Amino acid sequence: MVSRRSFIAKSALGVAGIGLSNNLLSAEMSSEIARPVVISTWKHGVPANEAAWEILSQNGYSLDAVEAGVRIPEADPGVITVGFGGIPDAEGKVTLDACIMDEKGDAGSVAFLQHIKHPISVARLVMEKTPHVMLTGKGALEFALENGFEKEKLLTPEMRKKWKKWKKEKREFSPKINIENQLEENHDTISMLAVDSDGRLCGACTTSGMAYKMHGRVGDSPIIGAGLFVDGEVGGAAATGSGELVMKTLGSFLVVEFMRSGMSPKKACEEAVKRIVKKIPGYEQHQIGYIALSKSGEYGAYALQPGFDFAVKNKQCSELKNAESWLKKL
Ligand code: SD4
Repeated sequence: MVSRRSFIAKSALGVAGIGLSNNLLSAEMSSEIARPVVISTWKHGVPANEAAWEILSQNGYSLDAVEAGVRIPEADPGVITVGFGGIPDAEGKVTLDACIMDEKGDAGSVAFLQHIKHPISVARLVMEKTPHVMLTGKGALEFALENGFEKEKLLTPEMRKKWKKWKKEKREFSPKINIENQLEENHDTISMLAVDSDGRLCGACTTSGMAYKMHGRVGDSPIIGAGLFVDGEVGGAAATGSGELVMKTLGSFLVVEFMRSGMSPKKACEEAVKRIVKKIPGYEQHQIGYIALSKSGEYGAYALQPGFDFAVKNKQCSELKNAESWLKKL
């Protein structure tokens, strides 16, 4: 139990960091008003947030909310970026990465998982049923099957056609900036963060990864600290975009550490993007988007390139917002 005094003290610290107000009472009230909140990446975050909200609005657990939320795009073949119907790798195989993390710091992850429609739920089971954090490939598949998941065909006829065309044209692997927004080949991860009415903050991240990636390639999305990180006492962060850049800077962990030092969620995301700009040559060829959520319910996002959308839902709003970016529109 958090005592009233320590709650107010924590709120005061949070408020000092985000620079909103130094009034202790209003800090306490604003926390109560702001929660629950769910935030997720891209346009497919809107229906995902709705599913999460069904749980959050009934005072449910944010871990259940983020899992239920990201299962929506995982099951939707219209979202060709996540789960069933995802764009395959260079060998025509749909290989999935996902992770989940709770407010206590527990985490579960699967990488290079094939044939399972809901990798996020397998990741949750890894967290809850094993002494490990991450299972990959064949081992992850066997674990899923042992736990009642069904083996399914994830490559849809449409995606098979697309892959055949790509192969015929012998196109090189090349990440496209904001490909997520192009109807033709919309491609990206759903990352979701939620804080429930009890202040429990959890996150989930799931993807089919970069289109036509090398067989065996694993991105940032299942890597705790890269694609997702949660510290239940501070906040959470999650990423989308070119995973290699996020991995090299341990982006989500970095965002949470910036928040710990007092930055607002948006400023923390901006600083993590600036780290990529500073450290990684050729960053201009990539898109990176970060979302972040504090324990008190303050949220923010920032991207490397223009065009990154994120979805937010709380009691006051249900919106798709456009994030500010480091590189500006021409
Ligand atoms: C990855 N960040 O696998 C993920 C998703 C992605 O364009 O491909 N984004 O790198």
